[in-house]
Formats: sequence, C-alpha cells, structure tokens
Amino acid sequence: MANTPHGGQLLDLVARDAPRRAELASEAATLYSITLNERQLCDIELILNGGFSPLTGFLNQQDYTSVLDNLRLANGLLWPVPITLDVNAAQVQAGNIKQGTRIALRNPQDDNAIAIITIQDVYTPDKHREAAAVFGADDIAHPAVHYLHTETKEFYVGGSLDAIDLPTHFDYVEHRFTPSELRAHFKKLNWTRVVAFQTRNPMHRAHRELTVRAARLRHCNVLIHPVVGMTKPGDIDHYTRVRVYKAILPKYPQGMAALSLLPLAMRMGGPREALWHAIIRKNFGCTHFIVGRDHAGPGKNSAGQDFYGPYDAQHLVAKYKDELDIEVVPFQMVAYVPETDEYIPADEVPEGTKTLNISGTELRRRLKTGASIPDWFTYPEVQTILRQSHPARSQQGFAVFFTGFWNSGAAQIATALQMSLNQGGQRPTTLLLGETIRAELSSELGFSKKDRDVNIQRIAFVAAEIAKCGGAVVAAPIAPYDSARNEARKAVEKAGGGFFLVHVATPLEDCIKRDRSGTYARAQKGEIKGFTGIDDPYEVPSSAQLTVDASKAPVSQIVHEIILLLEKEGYIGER
Ligand code: PPS
Repeated sequence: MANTPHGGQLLDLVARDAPRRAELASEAATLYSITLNERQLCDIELILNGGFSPLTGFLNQQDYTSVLDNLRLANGLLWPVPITLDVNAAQVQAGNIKQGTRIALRNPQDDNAIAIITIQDVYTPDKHREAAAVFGADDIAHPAVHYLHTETKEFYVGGSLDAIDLPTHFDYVEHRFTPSELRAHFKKLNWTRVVAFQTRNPMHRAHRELTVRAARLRHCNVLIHPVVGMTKPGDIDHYTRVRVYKAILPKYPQGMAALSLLPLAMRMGGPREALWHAIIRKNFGCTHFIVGRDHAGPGKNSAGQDFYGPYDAQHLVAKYKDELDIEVVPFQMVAYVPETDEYIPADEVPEGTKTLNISGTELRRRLKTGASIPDWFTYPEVQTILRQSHPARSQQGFAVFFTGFWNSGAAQIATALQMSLNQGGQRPTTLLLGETIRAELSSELGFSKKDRDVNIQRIAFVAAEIAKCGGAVVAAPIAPYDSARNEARKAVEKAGGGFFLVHVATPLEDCIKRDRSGTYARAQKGEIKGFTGIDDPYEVPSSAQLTVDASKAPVSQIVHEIILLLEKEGYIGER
C-alpha cells in the first residue's frame, strides 16, 4: 500500500477537473492571461498533479503568514515553504486582479493555458521577513533569497486553481510520473515499502551503496527521485544527470530500484526544504525518505559560513516525525575503504582507516581537464556519460577572435590559421572574415558605433553556436570597441567555448603603406567617412591573450604563436 497523502487525500486537480476540461479551456481563451515563469511553472505542475497536496492553489495571505511563522497552513497542516504567485503592478491593473477575478495561467514554453486561478486576495509580501523566516537569513548569498530580491515581483496573488492540462514535457517522458501514476506503478510492481532518494547531482557508486543500505535496513524498494525542475545554479544539467540515473538503475539487483523525475523548483532551503521534500515524497506514495547530511544546503553565506549546520535538516524532520507519517531515514555519506575495496557509512569507519573520496569540486576539475576518474568512484558507464557532456578541452569548441586596424594583416593571419587548424584535423574550422560577414550577415549595416556593435554581436552569436557544437572559429573583423569584444567573449564562453582575443597591432602607418586598393587614401581625402584610425576611434584591447605585429613578424610565425597558445591551453594536440 502506498503511503497516505499529506492531509489524507491526494488532490490530483487534473483528474478532478477532467470532466470540465473543454469548458475551462474555452473560458481561458476569454480571460486575462499571466504567462508563468520557469519557477512558477514547476510549482503549478506539482499543485495540479497533487505533488503539493493539500495545496489546491497559490497561498493566500493567511496561509502565507502562517507558513512563515509556524511552518503550517492556516488550517494547522504542516507546510514549510510558501508557494506563491508573484505579479507586478502592471499585471494587477491590466488583469483587474482582485478578489473573485479569474485569470488564465499559461505555459511560457507553448503559450497553452494550463489552469485558471480564482483570486482570493492580492497582498504585498515583506520579502525581508520571508527570507529570514523561511531561509534563516536575509542574505543575498542564498540563491532563494537572491531570487526573492531580484526576480520575485512586488505582489503575491492567492487563489485556488481549476486545472486544464499539465505542462507537456518532451524529454524523458517515460520517466515522468504524477503522484497517481507513481502510486499505480508501485501497485503494479507490488511495492509496499518504498524509500525515496532525493538528488540534484549525478549518482556514483557511493549513492548506489547508500540507497541499497537504506533499503536493506528498512526492507524497502528504492525510488530514485531526482529533481529535474530547478536546482542550484551551476549544477550539472538534468539531461546529463538523467542519463546517469538510467545507467545506474541496472546496478541495483532484481529490479530493486525505479526512477521517477520530479519537476520541482528547489529553494535550497536546508531544514525547511527537507521537510517539504518529505511531504512531497509522501504524496508520491513513498513510505520512507532519505535525508542526508546538509540536505538541500545552499553553501556558504556572505560571511563565508555555512547557512545551515550539517544535521539541521535531520533534526527538523525528526522534530515533526509523528506528524510527517513518512519514515525519515537519516543517512551520512558512505566512504570508500581501499584496503577492503568497499563502501561503508562514514561514521562506521574504524579510526585510523584510510578512506578515499572525490569531492564534487574535484570531480568537476577532472572533467574539465580530462584527468582520470577512478573506477572505485564511479561506474564506467557513468564516466562515459559525464565525459560526453563535459568533453576535455581538446574536444571543446573555441574562437580565435582577431582585432586590429583594417589591412593590419589580420585577414591573412586568420586565413593561414584556418589552414593550419585544418591540417591538424581535430575540429571543423570556420573562417569569418570581416568582408564575408559584411556581405552575408551584415549587409544592411554601416559603420556607426551602434552598427559596428551589432556586427560584432552577430559574429559572436555565430561563433558561440559553432563553439557549442565543438567547432573552431577564426574571426577577423576590425572590432574597434572593447565593450563589443568583451561581450563576444562572454557569449562564446557562456556557450562553453574558449575565447582567444588576438590583437593585430600593426601600426596604422604600415596598414596604410600596405594598402594597394587606395581605401585609406580615399578615407584620408574624406571620401569614406568614419574610417577606423582615420576619423573613427580604435580602442586598444585591454584583455588580449596575444598581441602581434604583422609589420615585424611573418604570418607563419604569428600563426605558430597562436598554435602554441592553443596547445598550452589544451585546445589542440593530445596530452
Ligand atoms: S567592424 O568595425 O568590425 O564592424 O568592421 P568590419 O566588419 O571588419 O568591416 C571592415 C570592412 O568595411 C570596410 N569599411 C570600413 N571599415 C572601417 N570604417 C569604415 N568607415 C568603413 N567603411 C567601409 C573596410 O574597408 C573593410 O572592408 P573589407 O571588404 O573587409 O576589406
């Protein structure tokens, strides 16, 4: 038997409102709409499917205040995290948002109306008080407090929901279960005791060990129940993680474990979040829930100290043990003992015994550099998946971005560099000469600062897309402005590529001397206006990786300098 939902009844609003679906969809088309943001979308999915039972909508002021002060809804039921719908003044006015108004709530991904809210109240939250009460500190270093002060709009709207549809997912659909579906799944598998494991990280041998131990001690099956909604900024993306979880599943014997993805927007709220997680797992039918060390911990505060103590979460869930009605399984991490080649709980390791561990930071470092990851730490299948999404530098894309006066020699160097990179054959290499871009992408642009910035922005966009796919880009515009070059760097680096700015600092006199086309002569006579170096500025780069001068060194030498730089940074060659 699956566990009883929180509050006694699973409030699957989609099932409840299914008979009125067509009617509600037609009504939504006539109503003022609010397009939800990513976090609101996660929240509403779990309200609509019953994952947040007993909630049937977003919190009104009375419930909100009660959750902040008492960790309970106004009716007394335990509920630790405020689930609120934030709107701004313009929306309140445009939608005539007041008690009794009905508003359509839309999915930002496809614009479909997924629910209608009947407004109970509109209120102004005290965000400082909310931060202190829910997250323990009004400190912007906490990701949820940061969100509250930078993203959350000024009003909250309370009200109950009529469900139209759940948001449609297009990834890993077969592993997504609503609470009703998961309960049916447990029934089909004849699972009566299920221990849920919450995670926002890839799983390795230690996690498999830890969950099997929990299952053994409590005579349970294991539900791997990872968060795939919003996790801590900087976490490994959920696509990679789900591939890892799928690879881990066969490591459990005799179908002992199942995988279900949870579209939760985490708040990283430590103790309160642990309580919330336990309630959600109860709604999904689980009978047991693993709460580890520093559960849902946000890291360090602005004073450099941990926001929560390592066992705060375990203590809070223990405090509400009787009311929770889901057995919380406290667990410390397991440690690897090389001498016996086994994992044992960290607190059971005999004194003086050597243990090994690889921290998340160390793992990320090894993934970045391509350093080896030992088999005792993770399974070969997991390594392959992690390596695919974190290729070593020698497989990552990059851009060599030249800047310099027109006719500085940058075009010749860029062309030669492409040939040299093609010779190595490690990646496809794209050459973006100023003239090609001006003809193919920017033909309508002139040479004002604004137009030049747009031109560089377009080059950066193309370079970032290519770098994202592991290709190399050699770009050679004049790019006279530092800000545009810095933006280009940001775009490529954000796409996961390396960015190398090479300043071709050939003196203007040499650029003019080498000009056989008469372009500079025309600019000097005023026939071309706003020509870089003549009557338009060139800002010398403040952050070039390499500065070269084509009047002093031959192209072949300059290309070699660039090749040496790329090798040093690990982008070409094999180590
Ligand atoms: S920028 O500043 O990076 O957007 O410039 P870029 O795209 O590299 O364009 C350089 C080409 O445009 C011709 N041209 C000018 N350059 C600078 N200033 C002015 N006012 C100007 N007007 C035209 C310049 O000769 C380069 O031509 P190509 O065909 O690339 O040699």
